[in-house]
Amino acid sequence: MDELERDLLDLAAIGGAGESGGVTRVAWSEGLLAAYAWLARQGAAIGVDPAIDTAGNAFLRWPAGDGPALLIGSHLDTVPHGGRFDGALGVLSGLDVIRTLRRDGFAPRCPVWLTAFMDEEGTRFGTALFGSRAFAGADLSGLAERRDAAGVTLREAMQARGFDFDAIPAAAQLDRVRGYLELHIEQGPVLEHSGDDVGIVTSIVGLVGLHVRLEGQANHAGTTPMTLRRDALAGGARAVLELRELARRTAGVTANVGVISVEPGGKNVVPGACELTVDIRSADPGVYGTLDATARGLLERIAREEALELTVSELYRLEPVPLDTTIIDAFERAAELEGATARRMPSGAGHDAQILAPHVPAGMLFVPSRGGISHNPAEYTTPGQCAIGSRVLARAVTLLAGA
Ligand code: HGY
Ligand code: MN
Ligand code: MN
Repeated sequence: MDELERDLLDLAAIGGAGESGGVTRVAWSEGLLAAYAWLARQGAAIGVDPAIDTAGNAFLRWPAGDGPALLIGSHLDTVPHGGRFDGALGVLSGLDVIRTLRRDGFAPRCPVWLTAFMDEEGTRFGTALFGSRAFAGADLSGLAERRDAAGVTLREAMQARGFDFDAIPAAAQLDRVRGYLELHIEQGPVLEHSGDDVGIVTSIVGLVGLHVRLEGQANHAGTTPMTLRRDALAGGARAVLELRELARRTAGVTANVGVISVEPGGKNVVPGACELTVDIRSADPGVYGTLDATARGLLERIAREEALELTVSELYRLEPVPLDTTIIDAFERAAELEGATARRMPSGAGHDAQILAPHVPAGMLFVPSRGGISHNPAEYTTPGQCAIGSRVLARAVTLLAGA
């Protein structure tokens, strides 16, 4: 077993490997912080100092050369019952690259940093890409009172781990970085079908996340005539299906309702309120620009037709971004030098790279996902495929940070 494969297995055992066989490490959880501690130990073992910034981003910093650092990164948080590769592979292949290059005596002309950004997934608070946004200097002050399912605010969750919400701005360090590289599993079927070893990402999809509340009236399930009900779940169900139709009609658009809840939740009670999340995406800047208004218009019409009160709040909004052509070329050259076949492709998943890309040259490398499955315990990339990705990443680092 190679070191990267061993690291992937060791890490997957930390923080909530559950009965499903999946991994659950949400933002600010004990499990995620335990994963950080594990990463710090790996860093110390190869002589690279660990650190965690005020936004909960974990770093290993190789203090070589001078000037701004070349940053390699991804995330160690997960979706609920996620796989062991999403995010983790990017961080661990970065670790593998630093370990290998140091062992080989490579002397970078600039510092090389590795990061695990806090809360890429937004699982717990709907605060996706939190750590990279803080690193890029975004104003996150409006997120303090976001609550998780247990009613804990983000401020409280940070405090419980020894972090101060008001200190987040000190994590803005993008001026210390010259470029960003992220290896990630594809999370789709393209590479498996094409048979290519790696994908070189040309652009990242734009996302809009909404939280929706529909309020009707809780009432008796047997005595309230069907025509007189204000059934909030019926409105929610229509929203699910009409969003699906909207996405099916518009090329390149995806729409997903991934969380739904009903109040009061009685078998013989007409649902009085329904809350749901909407995630809607397009890589096309023109189409992306219309998504929010289209989704809200659709929800308003359904609420009107079902006699429901509607409240919509924005969870996240991330523009589609092109990735840096110099890094795309470097990845292509690196793949060639490593004897790996490569294809250029867009990313339909959101990534920390899209937060950094408007500010510094950023690039992403994909490796295949078995069956195109991700956000699922069945997520899998073979050790050989991971190793090729890691080698191409290492080679790209030598091209971009070499003398
Ligand atoms: O939701 C996403 O696209 C990513 O996996 N965070
Ligand atoms: Mn993910
Ligand atoms: Mn990811």
